[in-house]
Amino acid sequence: MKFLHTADWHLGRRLHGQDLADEHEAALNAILSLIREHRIDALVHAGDVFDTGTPPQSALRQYYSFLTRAVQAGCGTIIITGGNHDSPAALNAPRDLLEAMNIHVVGGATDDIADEVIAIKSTTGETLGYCCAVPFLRDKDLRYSLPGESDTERSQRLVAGIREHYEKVVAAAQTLNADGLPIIATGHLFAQGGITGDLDNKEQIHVGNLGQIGADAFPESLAYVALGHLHRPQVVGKRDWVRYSGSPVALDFSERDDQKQVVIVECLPDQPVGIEIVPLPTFRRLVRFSGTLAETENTLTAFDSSIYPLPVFAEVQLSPDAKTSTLDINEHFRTLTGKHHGERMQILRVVQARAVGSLSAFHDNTDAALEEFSRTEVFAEKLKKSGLEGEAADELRSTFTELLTLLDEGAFAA
Ligand SMILES: [Mn+2]
Repeated sequence: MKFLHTADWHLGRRLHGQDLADEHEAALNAILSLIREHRIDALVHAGDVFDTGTPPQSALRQYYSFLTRAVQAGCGTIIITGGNHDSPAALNAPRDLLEAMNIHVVGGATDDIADEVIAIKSTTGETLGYCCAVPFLRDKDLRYSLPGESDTERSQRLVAGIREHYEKVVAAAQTLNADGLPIIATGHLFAQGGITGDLDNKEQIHVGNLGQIGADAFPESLAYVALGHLHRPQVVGKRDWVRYSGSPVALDFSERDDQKQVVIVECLPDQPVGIEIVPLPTFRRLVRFSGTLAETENTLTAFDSSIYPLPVFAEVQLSPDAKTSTLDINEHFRTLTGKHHGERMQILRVVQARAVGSLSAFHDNTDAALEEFSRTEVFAEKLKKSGLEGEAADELRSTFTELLTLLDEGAFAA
C-alpha cells in the first residue's frame, strides 16, 4: 500500500489581509500530480484542513474540488482528520455523502473509538491496511481540567489520556486485522522536542508545551504515524516512521525559509516501511528584510523576485534604532518596491522591532500594532500594570494560559 501524508493546509488562510488561495491551489495541483504519478492508494490528511472553523466559501470550494479530483486521479481512499483549527462539526457535516466516494472524515474524537479505524481500500475495493484516524484530541475528549489542578498535573493527565487513546484505537484496529495488514495512525498534536518553526511566537510554544507527548506514546505495532500541527517537516524522537509532513505552503513569515514537502509512504509485507520525501516548489516566496533603513532598502532592491510563479510577499522589519521619524515609512517602502519589482513583489507590512521586553519601545508604523504582540505578552503587560506579583500573579497567568488553550481548542465555540 502506498499513501501520501500531508497536513496543515489551512485553506482560507489570510496573511495580513492577503489571500493565500493561489499558492494553495498550486500546492493542491502538485499533490494531485503526485497521486497520479506515484499511483497513490490513499491520501492521509493529519489535520488543520481549514484555517478556521468557519472557512470562506472559496476555501470550501477549493476543498471539495480537490477531493473530487483526487478520486478521479485514482486515489482509492481519502482520510481527513480534524486539527485544532478545524470545527469538528463543520468537517463532519458532509461525512455520509463523502463516504460514498471512499472519503472518510473524522472531525473530532468519536464516541466509539472503533469509529476512528478506517480500512484503506484500493480503487478495486481490496483492503490494503488500516488507519487509526485520530483527530486533534481536545481537553474535553480526554476529560476536563480538574479543580485545583496545577499546570504539571494537567499536562501529565493530557499525556496519559493521549497514550491511552492510541492504545485503544490500535487495539480496535488489530481486532479487524485478521490478515496482518499494515496499520498506520494519524495525530494532530505537539510532540516532545518539536520545532514550531514559529520561533518568534513564544505563546504558541508555551501553549503547545502543555500535554507534549513523546514518540514512545505510539505503539510499536504501527507501521507509520502521520502527524500534523507543526508546520515545519520533522521526525519525532529519531523515529523515522513518526513524522510531521509540515504544511504544503508557507503560512506566515516564520515559515519563510522552510522547504515544504509531502511524504509518500509505502508499506510492504515483511519489509521496512519505505519513506520518500517529496519537496514541493515554492509557489510564493515570503521574505523578510530586516536591519537598518539603509540595509533593508539595499536587500529589498537587490532581491530577485523574478524566479517565483506568484508575486513575492515581503515584510520589512526595521531594527529598534532605525531612524524613520521623517518618513512615511509604509509609503516609502511601497514606492521603492513598485520601482524595483513592479507587480512581482508586494509589501505586506513594515514594522519596527522592539527593544526586547519593552512594549513602550515599539514604534508604531502600522495600523495593526497590537498584532505584533502575542496574547500572552499583552496579558503579562496588563499583569505588570496591575502591580500583582508572586503567587497571585502566577495563578492568574496559568489560568489565562489554560483559557487560551480551551479557546484555541474551540471549547467555547457554538
Ligand atoms: Mn496547523
